[in-house]
Amino acid sequence: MQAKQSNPNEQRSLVLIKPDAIQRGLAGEIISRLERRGLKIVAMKMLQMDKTLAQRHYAIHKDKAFFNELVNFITSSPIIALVFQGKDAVEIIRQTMGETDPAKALPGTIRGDFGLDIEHNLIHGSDSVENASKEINLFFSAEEIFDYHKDIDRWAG
Ligand code: IDP
Ligand code: MG
Repeated sequence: MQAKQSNPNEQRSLVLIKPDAIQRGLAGEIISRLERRGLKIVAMKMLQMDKTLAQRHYAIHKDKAFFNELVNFITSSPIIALVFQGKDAVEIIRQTMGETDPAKALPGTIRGDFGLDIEHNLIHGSDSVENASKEINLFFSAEEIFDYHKDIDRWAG
């Protein structure tokens, strides 16, 4: 269940800091970039995904050739899961991440600056408001998502 959100453009999106980002010490850098875009962290936890959760999260890719590889990779080390909230959060996060393939991602994006290859691309971000809601429910209970105001939001009116 989503808590009340005052702005109609206010969205929530699921972000995963993937195993390669944790292994390379880039978690803080990635979270910081999203925070500095004005998005608010409303939930965060470290966890090791098991195969069942990975298969559910990536169910849309179950017929792809890379599916098993992807499940093995995402379960290979702990990850950090977050929910970010803000105006147009889904699109803003996708833009800040960059293209799936780091070779095609623009410099200045997370994947364009740090990504190694199409599998080891550091970050997951929901691709639509509808999928965001489903993905958030896979990782977080309603009690784990916080509804609070930042003073800067008041200053911005
Ligand atoms: P996205 O993460 O940019 O939304 P998707 O197409 O949804 O990209 O793919 C999900 C994840 O699957 C990618 O982030 C990447 O880790 C992995 N992936 C996508 N395409 C390939 C591939 O061709 N080989 C290996 N892994 C892939
Ligand atoms: Mg995707």
